Amino acid sequence: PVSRRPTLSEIVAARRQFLTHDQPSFQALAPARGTLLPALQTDAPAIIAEIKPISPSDGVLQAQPDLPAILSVYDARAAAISVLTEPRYFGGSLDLLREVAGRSSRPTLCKDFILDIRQVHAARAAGAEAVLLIVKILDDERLQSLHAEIERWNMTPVVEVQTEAELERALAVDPSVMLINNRNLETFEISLDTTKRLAPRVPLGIVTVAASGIHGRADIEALLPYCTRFLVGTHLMRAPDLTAAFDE
Ligand code: IGP
Repeated sequence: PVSRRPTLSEIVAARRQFLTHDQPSFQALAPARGTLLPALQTDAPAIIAEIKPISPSDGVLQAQPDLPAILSVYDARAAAISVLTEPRYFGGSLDLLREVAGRSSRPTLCKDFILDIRQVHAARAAGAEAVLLIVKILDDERLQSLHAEIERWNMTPVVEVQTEAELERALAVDPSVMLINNRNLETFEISLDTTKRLAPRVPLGIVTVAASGIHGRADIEALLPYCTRFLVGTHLMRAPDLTAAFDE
């Protein structure tokens, strides 16, 4: 892990380099169960709780997350669990995902900078039910082919956008889940207005998730008129009392 705040292109370049070094061998993969969508299609607001060891903008959150302690709360309170697998800037790993998927009763989302089909296979091999695709780092063709490959394994692609233009590009792949990132990955600046601006532009029928910079009940209440699913990382990873952090 590095301590200086990286740029998005550094993160992506590192990810690409890692891929050429360490190519997971293709193995006979079992399809996913398709449990993310039903978990999110509830009437009550749903939380995707994240396991993120390091934040490039906020530093070390929990270098070695205590999974039994975290999952005893996440399994009870969250609809799904997002797990960082990017090693260099976020301190995550596929082993971390594998362990969470093995221990948790909730569907897991592989949170990474996905550029290559091998990462999709590695996510499935580690037990992912869903895989994030960041529109900003993919061209249309890549976005389309990775989206199709994730669906091919019965996993759910979660398509991340941060601008109107990215939202338009995302709609071309007919996604079932759209994640609106309130954090600009280039500047790390957070604005919950991103959700307020983009959520009304997502067609009905697409499950919309607001992500990043959500630090508790007040933020959720401010966003509830726009969106009823929330991805929360830092607030939970930093909480001295995890159960209380879901309520306050
Ligand atoms: C969580 P926060 O502010 O609650 O820790 O944010 C999540 O949205 C963030 O980790 C994230 C992310 C990403 C990380 C959103 N998109 C893409 C890595 C890659």
